[in-house]
Amino acid sequence: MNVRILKNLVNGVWSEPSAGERMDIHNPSTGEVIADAPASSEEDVNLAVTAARRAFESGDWPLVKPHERGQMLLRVAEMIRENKESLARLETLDTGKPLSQGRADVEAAARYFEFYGGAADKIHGETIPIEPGVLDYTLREPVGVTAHIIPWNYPLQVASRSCAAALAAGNTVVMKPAEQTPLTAIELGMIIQQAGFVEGVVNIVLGEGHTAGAALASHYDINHMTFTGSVPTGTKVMKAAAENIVPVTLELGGKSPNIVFPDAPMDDAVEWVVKSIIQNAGQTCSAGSRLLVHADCKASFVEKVLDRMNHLSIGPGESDPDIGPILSEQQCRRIEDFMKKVEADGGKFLLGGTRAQVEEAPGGCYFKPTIIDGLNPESTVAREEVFGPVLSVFSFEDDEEAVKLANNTDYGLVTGIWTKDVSRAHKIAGRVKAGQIFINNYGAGGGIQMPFGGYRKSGFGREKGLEALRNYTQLKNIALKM
Ligand code: TXE
Repeated sequence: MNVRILKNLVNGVWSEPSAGERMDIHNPSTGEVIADAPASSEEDVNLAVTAARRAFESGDWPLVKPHERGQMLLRVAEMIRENKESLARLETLDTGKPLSQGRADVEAAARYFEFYGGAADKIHGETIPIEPGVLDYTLREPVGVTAHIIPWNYPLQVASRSCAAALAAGNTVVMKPAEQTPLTAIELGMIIQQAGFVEGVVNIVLGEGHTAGAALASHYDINHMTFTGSVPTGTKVMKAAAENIVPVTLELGGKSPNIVFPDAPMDDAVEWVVKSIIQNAGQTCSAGSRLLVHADCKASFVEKVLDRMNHLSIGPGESDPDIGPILSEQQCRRIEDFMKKVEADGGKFLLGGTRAQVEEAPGGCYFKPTIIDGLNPESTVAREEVFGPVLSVFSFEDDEEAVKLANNTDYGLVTGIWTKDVSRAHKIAGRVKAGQIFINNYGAGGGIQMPFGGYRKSGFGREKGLEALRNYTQLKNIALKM
């Protein structure tokens, strides 16, 4: 296996980390080392922020005509599509995700650059009536240097989602990809360079969370911090940013339910209940990790879900199975620790619950698709994010109980509601504490146009859609006495 040697992108130059420290990057499917990446220090983060600051203050990016900024983002989208297959294979190599999911991620990345490229010249303020002789208007200005800490589960998608929005609004970027999955961020950096961006507009610093990540989050000269990851790390990032009065957008995962009524479109419901928990081996912030099913249809519905989950293929991402590997030994142990609590939490396994052995890839960590029934709704496994292909089943008797169960976690990211009774669906949608509700579908095909973000511990601020541009702009009010 060819080991790639990666570098940081700072001020338009591919650079070695200043302290010379490096780290191994593994293929989760096999455990093999696939790359050697900088383990950057605070000094490297300082250099990147300085470069982004210079590019911003010089006007190299914010003063480019908005439609020309948009055209450059559209060029990035085009180049992502031109390299679709190689990017998808790289994403699969780095994350272990099934190849078809890698391809979907690349298309989503292109869509983000396309969507925000189109929006770049439509970010405008308004006029406000005050009194005759006074002209009052607002300007929506870029915030400045934006920092982006990216997770390992959707590296290219999440990097594209926030960076494209920030760039469209005229900001400059410093990105720190997750230490486990830097490959496609580096490719994105190369595409951005080839598309002709001026040096310093986009900077990429590879490194670990507690060093490079912490240095970026606590940097006094950033103007916005976008973070996607865990609640404990999100808390640290928010505290660090607070020291410098830097606004944050946090996307912190969830424990999202699918609520199924007896009059649901059953085939679709079964398909999406399964898809939403096995996608990326359950390592998805919006995974449908809880099934809340009406008592009248519980037995038959769970049987269908079980039948589907019992016939899924598990294997290396490259072979495009239904379920790929878990990112790392550490993440796999985390899932196992949850599984050890299941019995004490009142649950029993209807399926799975242990690692899967994959003969052709003994070096990877794989987890069997798992269904748990009977958990005490107040227990840890019922309420915490497991981040594996693990579905917990609960039943309810009426709408009241369904809503109570749906809201019975600290998270609030996504909810799926499955019923043909539209009034009931809308009533429940109004009462569920979650940032995105899907009725008779789950995800609406990825919908990059839809605002996405959480209630409660799932975070705050919204990514995706035009709404995300609020993160990356600030409003200036100007009043003129004529
Ligand atoms: O996350 P971390 P981990 C959840 C999921 C998973 C758990 C642990 O439940 O099992 O988190 O994963 C950077 N200052 N999600 O430990 O630590 C880190 O380098 C600044 C949900 O990998 O949150 C990486 O780039 N940055 C999730 C990013 O934070 C720091 C996606 C995420 O890592 C830092 C991933 C620090 N002190 C995990 N420490 C989702 N919402 O989709 C780490 N980082």
